[in-house]
Order: sequence, then structure tokens, then C-alpha cells
Amino acid sequence: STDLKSVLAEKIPQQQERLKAIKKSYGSKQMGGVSVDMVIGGMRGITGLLWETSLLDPDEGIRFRGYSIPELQEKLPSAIPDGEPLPEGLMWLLLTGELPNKEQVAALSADLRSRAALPDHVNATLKAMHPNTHPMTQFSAGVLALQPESTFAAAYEKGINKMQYWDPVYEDTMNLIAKLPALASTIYRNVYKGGDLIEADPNLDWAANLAHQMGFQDQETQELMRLYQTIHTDHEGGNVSAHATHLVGSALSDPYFSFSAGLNGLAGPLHGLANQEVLSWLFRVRDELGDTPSKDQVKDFVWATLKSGRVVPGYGHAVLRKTDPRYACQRVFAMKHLPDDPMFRLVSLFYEVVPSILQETGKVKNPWPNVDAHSGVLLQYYGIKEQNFYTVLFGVSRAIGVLSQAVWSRALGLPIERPKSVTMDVIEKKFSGT
Ligand code: CMX
Repeated sequence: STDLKSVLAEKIPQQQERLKAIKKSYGSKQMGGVSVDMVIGGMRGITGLLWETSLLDPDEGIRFRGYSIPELQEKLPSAIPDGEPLPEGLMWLLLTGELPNKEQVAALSADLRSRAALPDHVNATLKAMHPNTHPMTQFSAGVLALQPESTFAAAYEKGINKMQYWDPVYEDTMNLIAKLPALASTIYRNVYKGGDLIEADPNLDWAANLAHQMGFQDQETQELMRLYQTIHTDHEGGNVSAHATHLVGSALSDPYFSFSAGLNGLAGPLHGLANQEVLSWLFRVRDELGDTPSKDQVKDFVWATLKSGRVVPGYGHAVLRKTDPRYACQRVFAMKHLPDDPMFRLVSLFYEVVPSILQETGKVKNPWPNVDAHSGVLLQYYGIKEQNFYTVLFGVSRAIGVLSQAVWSRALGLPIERPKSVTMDVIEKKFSGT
């Protein structure tokens, strides 16, 4: 079938039975102990979430339903021959666990297009905000402005049976993801282009329409957008944006509320805002040292950043311990399309210099670049120059991962989240032997 909802509906009873069997057979087994360091250290290393859509390996990086990024670049349908994957294909995979064919992706694209129009009041809400409001604030507020459309909230109010929760959550997920290109591009055009909006093109796919509605019509920019929107979707469940979405959704707050919460987390400089920070940082390098600084100059610059008590943006990760494959595939894209771009050369120079410096500090667990170290330079090259907007593009993509999981969270009947917290007193009393 080319109908995503019916393909998904068929899978749900199997997976519900599977989870029941897991609970019955293994419910009392231990999955690792918890140390005081873990309690204090942001729960690092605690396995405490069920997340079906993707899994992160510290060395190998992300796998979406078992597939690595290079595998997906090969196997997912593309808009042009040998082109980048269409994010709709990844969405199909995340929701169903199965690789879609071209017809299935085309049907999903068409379904999203049919739901894409933004109600007028959303733009009025955006325009009522202070002109200096950061695009991420506008994005999160815009998602909340759409919340009155929630079919889940309406169904809950009417008294829906909990076995049916996934259905209106699926509808909300589709409607919200469908509207994100219009919402994001409205913010972009309002903030940077005098509010001159561009209609969606009924012949374009979801990611290409995002580029198109922002004002970028050429094929290579649209290809970049397809790749960008595919690789930022999901990074298992514990990262701040995914976990915030999951946590808020666990209270049965609808997908608009929960995704907005995820965006608020993505807006932090240690998470998604790092892509904006990286670019501002590279500009500072260029302003101070010019387009072709020496390795020693770059080393000094990195050390100066560290000594001033700041992080090197785009490097490090809470789970990864090698170069992020999302960085690697953007590097491949850059080598193919913009090998001589001075900013790309600068990014490459940092790749040579930063890891050994971070290693030298003796405390950074992962000295390698993450996804955010590369994305800004690609966007710059194609004319998307406004770095304060970059995290919005990350957020548009992230919706696909976290909301696909939200559908499964409700289908599997996952409960409200409520981990235990303790005070310092409790730790001291427990272990001091007094
Ligand atoms: N530059 C400087 N110091 C860094 C660092 C970096 N890039 N990465 C880690 N460290 C420091 C930490 O701040 C910490 O220092 P203190 O002990 O003084 O507090 C120490 O090294 C140990 O941290 P860690 O265990 O290696 O890393 P965490 O899991 O605590 O943090 C992350 C992970 C991503 C927040 C951190 O690496 C960082 O701040 N990176 C820069 C910001 C960034 O690129 N974020 C984007 C990540 C990808 C994404 O989510 O989009």
C-alpha cells in the first residue's frame, strides 16, 4: 500500500504484543547500575528510555531503524538520479521500520502537501512579536499557535479510548510536519526579507518546498536541504530536544505542546544552537586572521577560546566518541559541490587542529566534530547567510524523528515519565556510613 497510516496501523498490534512479551519475560532484569556520578552528571550512561526510531552507537554514530546514513543515501528514494535522500522516505522508515519505495514516498509527499497550508492567524501571531525575537522563539511560539488544531487534544476532551491514542497523534504529527516548511519560511521571510512570502510549489517535495518558500530555487540548494533535513531528524531518545518532546508528550500533552518543548531545548547553545555559534565563531576567525590562517594561528585561536572559559562549538558529544557521521556526510557533500570554498577550507583546517587540542585538555571525552560543526558553512555557500536562523532548520528536521517516536509512544501505551530525584543529604547519609 502507498497509504502510510494503514501500513503503520498493521504494524502496531505486533509491536504491542512484542512489548508485552518483553515486559513479561525480562521486566525484572537489570540493565546496568546507577552510580552517584550518574545521578549528579546529567544521567549520562543511564539507560532509561524506550526509543524505537533510532539508536546511537558511540563509535559508529546514528542508525535509523538499523540503517546508517551512507546506507540510506544509497537506499532511500531521491528526487533526482543519484541525488540525496528525500526526508519523506526517512519519515516512512522511522514510522514503519520499512524502507519505502518511490511510489510510497510520492504518496507521502502528496499527503504532506495537502496538509501544508498555514492558517492566517499564525503569521499574525508571529508579526505581533518584538522584531528582535530570535527565530527559535518565533518557531516555538508558531508551533504553539497551531496547537488549537490538535486532533489529539480534541479527541481526548471527547473521551477517546487509550487504545486509539496513536491515531489522532498520527494526524497531529502529519499536520504539524506538513506545515513546518510554511511556518519556518514565514519566519525567515518576515525577519530577513521584509515579510514578502512565497507560496508553496505543488510540484516540489517537502524539503525542496522549504528551500523554495525561503526564496532558494536552484536545484543544488534544494538537494542540500533534502540531505540536511534527512540527517538532523533523529539521534535516539536521550538528547535534549528528543527527551523534552518525549517527556512532555508522556503527560499526554499533544504533539504541538511536546514538540514546542523540544524546540525550546534545541535552542540551547550546547545543543542545536551550536550550529549558529559555529558560524559566528568562524566569522570571528576570518575577521581576525583572514581567509587563510596558518595552523599555528588557528591553534592559538582555539586555545584562547578554551582559556576564556568557553566551549569550542561544534566539537564534543555526550554519547559519540568518533567523528559524527552527520559531519562526515556533509564533508563529502562539500568536497563534491564546493571544494574550493574558503569557509569550507577553514572548517577543514579546524578539523585538523581542534581534536588534538581538546585531547590535550585531558577532560573532553569526545574531541571530534559533531553535526553542527559543518552545517552552517554549507548553508552560507548557497546564500542562506543568516546564522540565527540555522537552528530553525535543525528543528524542522527534528520534528520528523521525535514525532514519529511520539506516535509509537502512544501506540505502545508508554506511561508518564517520573524518575526519582534525591537531595545531597540523601547521598551523604547513604554512603558516609554515619
Ligand atoms: N569545548 C570545550 N570544552 C568541552 C567541549 C568543547 N567542545 N566538549 C566538552 N567539553 C568539556 C565540558 O564542558 C566539560 O568541562 P567541565 O568538566 O569543566 O564541566 C568536560 O569537557 C567534560 O565534558 P564531556 O563529558 O566531554 O561532554 P558533555 O557530555 O558534558 O557535553 C557537549 C557534551 C556536546 C554539551 C559538549 O561537548 C559541548 O559543550 N560541545 C560544544 C557545543 C556543541 O557543539 N554542542 C552541539 C552538540 C550536538 C547537538 O546536540 O547539536
